[in-house]
Amino acid sequence: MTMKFGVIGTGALGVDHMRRIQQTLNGGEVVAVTDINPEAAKQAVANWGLDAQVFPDDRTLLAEGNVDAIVITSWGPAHKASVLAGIEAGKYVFCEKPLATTAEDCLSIVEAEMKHGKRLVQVGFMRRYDSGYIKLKEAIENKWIGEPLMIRAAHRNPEVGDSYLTNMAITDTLIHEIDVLHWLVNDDYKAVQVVYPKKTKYASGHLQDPQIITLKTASGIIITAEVFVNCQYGYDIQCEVIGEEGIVALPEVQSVTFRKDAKLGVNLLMDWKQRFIEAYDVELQDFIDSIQKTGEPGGPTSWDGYIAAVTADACVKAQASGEWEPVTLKEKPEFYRTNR
Ligand code: NAI
Ligand code: ISE
Repeated sequence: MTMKFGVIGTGALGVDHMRRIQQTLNGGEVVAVTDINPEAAKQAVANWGLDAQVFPDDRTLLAEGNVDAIVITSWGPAHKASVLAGIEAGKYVFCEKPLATTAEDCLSIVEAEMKHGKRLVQVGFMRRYDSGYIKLKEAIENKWIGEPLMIRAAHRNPEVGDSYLTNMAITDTLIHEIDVLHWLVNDDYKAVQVVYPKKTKYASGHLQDPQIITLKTASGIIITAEVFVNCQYGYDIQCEVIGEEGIVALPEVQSVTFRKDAKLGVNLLMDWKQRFIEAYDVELQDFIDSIQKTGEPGGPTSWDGYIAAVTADACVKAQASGEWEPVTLKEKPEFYRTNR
């Protein structure tokens, strides 16, 4: 059966997800869209030649759109209301990161989902579906490098606009590392610290860039993650896990090697959409397939969204204090214990 999707927010990623549901994936179609900018929604429908209705808002889309699932690609502060409306309507929800902008709001989603009695929500932490991270996880779980002791990660963007603020280095950018790195080593964060190196001249006056975030896990692993969002040279994601008996690292993005103009090299990506393009495909295909097979989505849950939000809150606090800040999670409910 084809899953009918409603897309809420037709900006950069909304349009990209519409394209993949319509053209790349099996078993889904976009039948309804909405955006607070109605022209953007109409344009997206026209650009993709979709047979989809444009609705004035998320609630009308849910009530009248005849959808099985919604994809939420609006701005972070708008996510909570759409997720709760989706759960209330009994629809499946694929919500881009962040699930909500505060831990408290994530908990209200967790509570609403548990009250509903069945898992409906998947969060767009697509790196868990990236083949490079999956291979790292296999190597760690097979004890190929012994016990992991340290991780070095970097998240670098060529540049960001003036509206990008210092805390967004955590809530918008590091949030991917926050999710994928504790999943990688199957451990919980206990404390975090943020330090600011010398600032780049390419950052706007109000932005601290780069930043170094240190996360300590319950077993004692120390993760050092660099966020550098005006690095100029490319979109570059790095991850190296240092174990007792060896090191495993994310593979570089595949590209031809060139010899030209007296140079030997490879090109780097500039656009984040290209870096994880396959992972985005696999995560949304898994959302469709898991629901069709088991009646529930199989990927990152609302609880994973909550863990990320608690950790991000601690990192933002650490930005201001310069101290180690604790990460204190509530006990994981039974509802979220099993991987389905
Ligand atoms: P964008 O700014 O290009 O698009 C957001 C769209 O949502 C805009 O068209 C805006 O008018 C619309 N919008 C805002 N509030 C709305 C509301 N209440 N109802 C309906 N529409 C609303 O942003 P972008 O880059 O597409 O990001 C969208 C979401 O996806 C964000 O949450 C972002 O963090 C996330 N994201 C995730 C990525 C990933 O790698 N998983 C990559 C990029 C973005
Ligand atoms: C964006 O919001 C994302 O989520 C991308 O995955 C990330 O790499 C980029 O830095 C963010 O701006």
